Amino acid sequence: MSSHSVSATRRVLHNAPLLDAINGKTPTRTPVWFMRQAGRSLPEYKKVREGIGMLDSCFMPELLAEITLQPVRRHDVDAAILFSDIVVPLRAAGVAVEIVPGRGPVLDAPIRTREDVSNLPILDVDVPEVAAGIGIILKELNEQQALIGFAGAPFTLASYLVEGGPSKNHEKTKAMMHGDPETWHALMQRLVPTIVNFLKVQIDAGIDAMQLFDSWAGFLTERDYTEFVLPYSTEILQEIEQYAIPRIHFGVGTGEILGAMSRAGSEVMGVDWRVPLDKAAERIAAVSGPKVLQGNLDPALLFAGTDPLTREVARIKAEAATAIAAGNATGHIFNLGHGVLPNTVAEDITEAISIIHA
Ligand code: 1CP
Repeated sequence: MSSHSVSATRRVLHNAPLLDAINGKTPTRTPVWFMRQAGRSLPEYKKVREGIGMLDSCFMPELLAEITLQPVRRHDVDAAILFSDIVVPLRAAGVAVEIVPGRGPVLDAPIRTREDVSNLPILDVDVPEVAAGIGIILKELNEQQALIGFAGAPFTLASYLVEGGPSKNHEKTKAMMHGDPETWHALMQRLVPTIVNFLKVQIDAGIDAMQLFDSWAGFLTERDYTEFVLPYSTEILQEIEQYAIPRIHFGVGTGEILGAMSRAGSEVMGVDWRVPLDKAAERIAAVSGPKVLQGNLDPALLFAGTDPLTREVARIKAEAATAIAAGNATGHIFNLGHGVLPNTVAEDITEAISIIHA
């Protein structure tokens, strides 16, 4: 693994609501950003991406910076999320992976055997295009706006590698986990340095916080999560601890495993929309003590109109307040329970953000 030093040029943010919420201060307003806030919902995104492949765009500094900033300009969110993808570090390491429009990441050669695992390249170099893009973004953000970097967690990345593409049931992945646990553990162990290195590249370039996306971890039982996944996500978050930037950990449908996931060691736990935040906080606090909550508006509510949206936002804020008052959480970052849905109207996102800020 290559070594990186902490960026000497890290910005010092003043009254940034997202960081204040994480650090136990009272934010000037409820911090909010939306997963998948960049991308398909924005006409200006479709325009700049025209004729350029998704993964290619992630390696073009000016373009990735522009796409990252588009939702910040349009919606007045409190954080930018780096425009990238969970398979970018794999591509940077030399893995033959493409993002097929309307489908997602697809691999030329899925990883199925111990030999495949041994031949999987490890990312041990800088990713200068991503670092340069982050440099451009940071010049454009003001002191209240945080830049969140991210990486896919080893389980979610492994699912794409083993299945060869997006999967509904993750059956090949679970088959390896249970049928050939040695190969499974070897694969997870092999992904750790690539993920850590990709996060360090972003930290070195100056990101203000990071999110580990274990999007599909909710497909696992708590027992399997704990045995086959938790040690590796823990290792990654531990490696990042020395850089003292906030760590957010998120997965979809993880109500049953929130306690187990909280053991991996993030400051913030992302919660999907299926679990009320006060219940989520109880599950987290019972295992790891109180943490900051992030979430958890159902992305479908962006289609429901102003009144239902306003009611749901109020409910979620009240549940977060209940969790904090009960000592089960130390703060709240507003977000969706998963990413912005493909057909969401950009103006409806702006309206939701202003309702959340009100
Ligand atoms: O604003 C943002 O959040 C955009 C940046 C971003 C992020 C955080 C993209 C761009 N991808 C991701 C992470 C990502 N990629 C995750 C974790 C977050 C989540 O759960 O949504 C996952 C699971 C992926 C894998 C992926 N990449 C999918 C899902 C496929 C499946 O299994 O169902 C898809 C469709 C992509 C392509 C992709 N990544 C990003 C965009 C804008 C797109 C669509 C681009 C296109 O179709 O051309």
